[in-house]
Amino acid sequence: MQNSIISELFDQMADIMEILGEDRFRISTYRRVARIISDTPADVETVLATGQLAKTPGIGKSSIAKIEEFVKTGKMTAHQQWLTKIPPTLLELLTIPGMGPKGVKAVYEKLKVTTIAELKDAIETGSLAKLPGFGDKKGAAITRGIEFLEKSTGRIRLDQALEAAQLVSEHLQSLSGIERIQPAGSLRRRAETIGDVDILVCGHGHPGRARAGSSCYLKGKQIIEAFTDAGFVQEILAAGPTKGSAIIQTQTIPVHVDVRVVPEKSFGAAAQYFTGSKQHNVRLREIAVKAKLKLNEYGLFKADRMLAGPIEEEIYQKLGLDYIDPLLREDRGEVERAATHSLPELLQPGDIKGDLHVHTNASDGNCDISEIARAAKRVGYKYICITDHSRSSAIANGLSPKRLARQIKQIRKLNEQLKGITILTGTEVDILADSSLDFDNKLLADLDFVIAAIHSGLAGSREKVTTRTLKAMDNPYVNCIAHPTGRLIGQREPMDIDIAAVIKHAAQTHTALEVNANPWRLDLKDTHCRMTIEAQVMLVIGTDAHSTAGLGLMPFGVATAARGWATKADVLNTFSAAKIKTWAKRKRPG
Ligand code: DGT
Ligand code: CA
Ligand code: CA
Repeated sequence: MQNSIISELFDQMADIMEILGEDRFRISTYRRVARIISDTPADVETVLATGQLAKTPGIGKSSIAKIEEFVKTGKMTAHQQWLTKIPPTLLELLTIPGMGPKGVKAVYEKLKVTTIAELKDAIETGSLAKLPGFGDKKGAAITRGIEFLEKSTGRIRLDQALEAAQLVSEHLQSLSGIERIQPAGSLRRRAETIGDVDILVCGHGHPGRARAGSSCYLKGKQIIEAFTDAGFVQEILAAGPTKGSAIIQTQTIPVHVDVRVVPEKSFGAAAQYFTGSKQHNVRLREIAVKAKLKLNEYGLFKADRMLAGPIEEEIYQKLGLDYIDPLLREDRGEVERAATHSLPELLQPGDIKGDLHVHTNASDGNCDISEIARAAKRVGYKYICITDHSRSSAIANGLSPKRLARQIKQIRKLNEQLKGITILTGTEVDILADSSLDFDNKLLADLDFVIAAIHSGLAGSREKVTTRTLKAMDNPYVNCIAHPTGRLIGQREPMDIDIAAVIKHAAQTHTALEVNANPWRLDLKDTHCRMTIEAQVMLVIGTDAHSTAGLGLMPFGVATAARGWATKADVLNTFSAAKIKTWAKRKRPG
């Protein structure tokens, strides 16, 4: 899959063009190509070969030529040419949250700043503050951005960690003699960011049982070597008889992966131990010690007798606890609840009946309503709600009231034709700077489900962004606030929003809050989900899909909600379409 690399090259060209002040139209064309490529589920090479890519609206002849060149030669001349037009370190400046291409252009042209260190200097000496548009507030935001960047280096997104785990797992799976492969650590817990990827492996049999040297018996050392010898390994950090650590190259970034070989008789104990979290393990060990038992990665022991080891569930059972789902293992009260047999029955991916946050090519998505509806049906959904952007999101080609009215009619007609899936009418309406909404109530009243979101002024004061959100919830037609904090993991900090006030007001106004399933967002985050559920506010898990492939992001959102202890009853889109409509109407007048 070269899609993400090609997509990144186009995005980077657009960045450079923006820094150089090139034609806006051309820039947005490149961004669009980047988006289409990264959203394409099939390998670019395949869709290129079938001619399908050339037929995709938004991809012109010259883009096709660039993609073709990359697929054939692994190079893109145009990209290399653009790179020579700026100091390469400028691209580093772009990774600072709060610094867009326009900001980079300004500091580069006016202050000759090309590196993060020089930018820090410019802030300290006050020269940045003298630039138009870079007052104290902006300077402080950039300083925070730099701190954020320095703090977050090294931790990666969940989707990136999953990709690395899949690469390694598939490679190990292809060896003969591998019995089990189990991702562990923060990845298995589905934490929002991942430090390193931990993978446990067990070969067939173990010393003393299988005949050493027989074809189906792999020694730990051989398994580790098979890992560190793999083509994707960039740098070996450590390689021993049972553990290997390496930096591997995924499509987009290098990832640190630890592989541990574990004997079968300890596999459950090792899975428990290496899944963590550390704090959760500490609590289990306390319980073991109180019961005069010993717990470690090899098993649970009474003196020298093993009480549990091969099976993870038995570790919990023998400690007098109900089994605790990895998603809950953060020492946030789960151990106490397991002891009193009162853990929540967690939300499962199969509980989700539909997606309430989906874009089409009417705004910035890349397929039409019936395509995405049919894809939703294939996923097994009963309904999907079309929530394109509203007109002030101009870059996203937001809908005018007229276009939305037309879309509503179109959906009603489609619903008569399509079998087995209901399309709900909706919008992702902008919450404007003055807290009003981008559509009037008369139009919103025509929709089945309305989500509202802030897309501009995210750096505003706590009071400002909180008030905007609360006022939006006061509107009787707003059913859900999408991505309530607006963060982009590793790229943009959350808004300085009073989340407790938002949740309280959601309860008072019968408004749901979204868990955006996109691994860049995961917003609300786990702990916020927990607060929301405790306040008896409904969650909505939406993928924010811009393509049919985007529908596949749902499990990230489900895991995040479950990490916040969500059950099926806490999530609106586990309901039927009819029940959702009734739920939405309860807030409306009359
Ligand atoms: P990460 O990689 O920072 O996202 O977080 P984890 O949770 O994957 O942490 P990692 O990779 O350092 O270790 C994997 C698991 O191994 C961790 O969740 C719990 C277990 N573990 C590691 N070190 C210790 C330790 O010193 N004590 C205990 N009880 N468990 C540990
Ligand atoms: Ca880890
Ligand atoms: Ca690790």
